[in-house]
Amino acid sequence: MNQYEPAEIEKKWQDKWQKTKAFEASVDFSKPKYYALVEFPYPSGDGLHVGHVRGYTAMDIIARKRRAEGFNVLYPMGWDAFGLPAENYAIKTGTAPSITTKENIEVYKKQIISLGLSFDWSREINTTDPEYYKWTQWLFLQFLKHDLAYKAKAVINWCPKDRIGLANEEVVAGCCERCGTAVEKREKEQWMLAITKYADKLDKDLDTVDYLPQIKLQQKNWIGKSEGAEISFQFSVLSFQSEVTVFTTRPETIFGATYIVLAPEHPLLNNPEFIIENREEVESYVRTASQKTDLERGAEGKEKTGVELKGVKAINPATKQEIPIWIADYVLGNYGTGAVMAVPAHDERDFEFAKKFNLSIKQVIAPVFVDTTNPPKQNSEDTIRHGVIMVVKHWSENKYLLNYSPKFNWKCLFTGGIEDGEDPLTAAEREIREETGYQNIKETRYIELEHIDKFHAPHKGENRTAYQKNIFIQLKDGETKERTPEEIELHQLSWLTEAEMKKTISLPNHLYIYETYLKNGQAMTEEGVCMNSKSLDGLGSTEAKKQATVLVGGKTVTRFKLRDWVFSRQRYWGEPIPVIHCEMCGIVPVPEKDLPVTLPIVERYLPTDNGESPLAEIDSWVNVPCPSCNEPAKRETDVMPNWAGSSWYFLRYTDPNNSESFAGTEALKYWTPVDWYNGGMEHTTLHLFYSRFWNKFLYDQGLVPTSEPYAKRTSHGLILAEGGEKMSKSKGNVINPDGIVKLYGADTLRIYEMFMGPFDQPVTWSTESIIGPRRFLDRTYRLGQEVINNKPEVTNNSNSLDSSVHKTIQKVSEDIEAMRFNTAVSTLMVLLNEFEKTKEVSKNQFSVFVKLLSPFAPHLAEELWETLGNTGSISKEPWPIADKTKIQSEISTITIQVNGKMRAVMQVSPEHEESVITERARNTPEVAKWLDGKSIKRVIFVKGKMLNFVV
Ligand code: ANZ
Ligand code: ZN
Repeated sequence: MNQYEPAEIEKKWQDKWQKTKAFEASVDFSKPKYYALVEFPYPSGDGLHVGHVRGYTAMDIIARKRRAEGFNVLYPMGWDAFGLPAENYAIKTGTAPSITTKENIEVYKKQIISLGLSFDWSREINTTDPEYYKWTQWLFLQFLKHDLAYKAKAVINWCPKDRIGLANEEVVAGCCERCGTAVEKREKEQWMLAITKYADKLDKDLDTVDYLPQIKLQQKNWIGKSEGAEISFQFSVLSFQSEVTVFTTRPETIFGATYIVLAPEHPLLNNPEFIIENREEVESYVRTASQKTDLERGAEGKEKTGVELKGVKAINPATKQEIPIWIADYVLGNYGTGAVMAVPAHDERDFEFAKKFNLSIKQVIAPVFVDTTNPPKQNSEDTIRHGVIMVVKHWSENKYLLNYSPKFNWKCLFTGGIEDGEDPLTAAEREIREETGYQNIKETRYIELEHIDKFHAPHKGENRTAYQKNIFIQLKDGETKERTPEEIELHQLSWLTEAEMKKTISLPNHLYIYETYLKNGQAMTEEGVCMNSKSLDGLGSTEAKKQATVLVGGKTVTRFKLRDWVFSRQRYWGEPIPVIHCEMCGIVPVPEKDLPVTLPIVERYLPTDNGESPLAEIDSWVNVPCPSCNEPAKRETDVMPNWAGSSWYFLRYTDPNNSESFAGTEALKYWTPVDWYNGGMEHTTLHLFYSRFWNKFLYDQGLVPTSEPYAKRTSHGLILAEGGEKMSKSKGNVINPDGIVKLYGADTLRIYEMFMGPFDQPVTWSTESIIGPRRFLDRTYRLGQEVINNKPEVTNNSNSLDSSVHKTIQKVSEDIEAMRFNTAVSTLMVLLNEFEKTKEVSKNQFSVFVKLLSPFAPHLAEELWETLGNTGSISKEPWPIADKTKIQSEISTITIQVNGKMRAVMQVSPEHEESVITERARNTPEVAKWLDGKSIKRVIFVKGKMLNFVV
């Protein structure tokens, strides 16, 4: 063969790999193991997608490298085959989902094999195989046994089109994730899994795993852990002996709670004894609120609505003052206690609400600004001052007075101290007259917010804590009085526009005040120091939390946003939930010996009109004797959600044919946890989260050896269609990998997908660019033919080529570990260029190149390996190791300049530090004579190129 023919080569090696079982994990548990995992696909009718190829190829590279490093590698593949598309297709065509699934799997498998992915096919699993779902059902029964599976009436998200209940995660912006129809709320008996019991562990244990930071963050947000307090407020109506409990994360703001807000769903509103004067108005508001989704209600910046409950007040347990009670839909019924104490000074939503309905705003936390140029010193006396800071506005123009103080180089507002007994507003006016000379004032008022400045006053040698009141002053006219020369020197004045002020003010606290003024006040949501809070005054907000909770008899609690997992679907194509309902015995688990409960054949796949599973219509299947009392009983007809099978599939791969248990103890002990799991970002709060929960539960039952299933998790970016849109069937812009494999070869497709861009970023497909990787492989093949014909004596063993080879080993190895596949490929391309230029590549050097290429383009690598005269498979060869001494021996020549003129050249090694090189350069005679007697102002160093002394 004189030309690279991927079609031939690829088929040849795929057959060989299959025949020799090249990638089967061995059951020899004495070797070090490596478990590499990718998400198994749902075999849809569309076939494999180039997006699958990206993730699978990446882990294939890792798996192949690990084998070469001597690990016993498990890199398995299977089918996550329960799910809606097959069922919807069955509804349309009458073809059983089991049949379409089987056909689709065949297509997928052929496609995956054609890509040269090194999966261990002896461990293939299929979640719809009764031998597999027998264990999914068995595992469900373990949850049931430990009270973690229960049936409850739940308000579920209901898709009227798919006629299916959706988990919260399957609702995107109020619509069904699958079909886009607006989701409705329905109440229905559902099976639930108590994932909330594991909320804390799922949160904390993220610290023990190596996941990408954004994956951890998404999971943390999903769990939504908040530490706070529950505080009770009594009502002021004596006839009604009750109280309302709020959940707050900021108990230290209790003195600033100026009203209470109940969610429209709050149970108190349904209590007939709770007398409200305006019940009708309240009920009408509740009805409107019930039609909105939580997302709409909670959205930031949304216009606030609400109704005050008339005829009743609550008593703030800290201030003992009566405060109004409102209902408003920004408080959600299913979070916390469904009631909040509103602290408008420190919570944005409360602030907006209070502004709109004219409720009182009371500041109880002061933000603290620490002067960074003169920070407080340890061991200096602390003194307390009270001061004012003023925003001064022009009498007729929309301009503000800027105070430039040359002495401190401050561009700021005006400030001054309050004298004993003086009113702050009076103090502000006095200071302005003195400092600016302007005399006539139209308006003086507070800017709603106080703060604390902390700094060191050097002339007094003391630390100051200044309580600052912020005040707005508008002048009446331009009349001025002569200022003293000191005042003129201290305060240079200029009138600036809003935008100029914002750009010019150089003190952060002053800028904060100015911006607060522009916004007409804002909530201060940050930490700070308590004020207006009696015994809490002066405490930092964090330290005050506990004390405040105790003060008002509250209790410390932890809350989670996470909800229990709705685990049943009223559909057909899923694992039947293995329980039997008996009138006498209640819910009875199907005995282990009767598992699996297999899916019966049905005539129609549509859910029944009242939303039950189509299984409910098959009397012969539904009616069974109770396993416990033998009286007539009925099977559960709900099936599991499509997330069930994937919640434990990684365990089954370790021992896929075990008929005694879901996986043998020995195999689990050896193989788990998964060492590296790569998959889609879209599964972070779904599959990845659910499977961590299952694994943790099984760990607690002693059924698996580790608490966390995956030691490391990474995600790849999406592949977008040309033009940057998402690929979708409806847009007709989906790229089928088969066409690419046919035209260019699988190795080209693999290299292309790895080369496209950074692995964790979205990349845009470009069929035009595939030719680049193809040419790279063509040239590699050609060079291979030349190298074979090289006579041994003409081979080049020069240091520089050897050094390039070892540098490439180092770089490619590191890049693979960091998933920088694109730069790994380009490094190989650079080495190929160099090989082609020298024309004298040794077989040895070329072999190393082929080994490095082999995880990326495995077929071509095998072929070249064979042409080089080797007999075994390259996949069995050890991974090359970089010889550091060869890399470091590389010496570069740099020019030494003085004021930009070249004065000498110098040989340096890459490991030499800049300081070492500088020292040597200045002592070189040709350079030293130009530096003699001059002072060096600056040294400019460009690594590997030049060093320039500026004198
Ligand atoms: C008083 C307060 C003062 C609050 C303050 C915040 C700032 P996270 O952190 O997300 O858990 N809240 C409590 N229950 C709520 C509900 N059912 N619907 C809407 N909001 C609710 O949020 C906890 C905070 O959100 C709580 O702390 C409460 O407002 C509000 F300066 O209480 B806070
Ligand atoms: Zn019974």
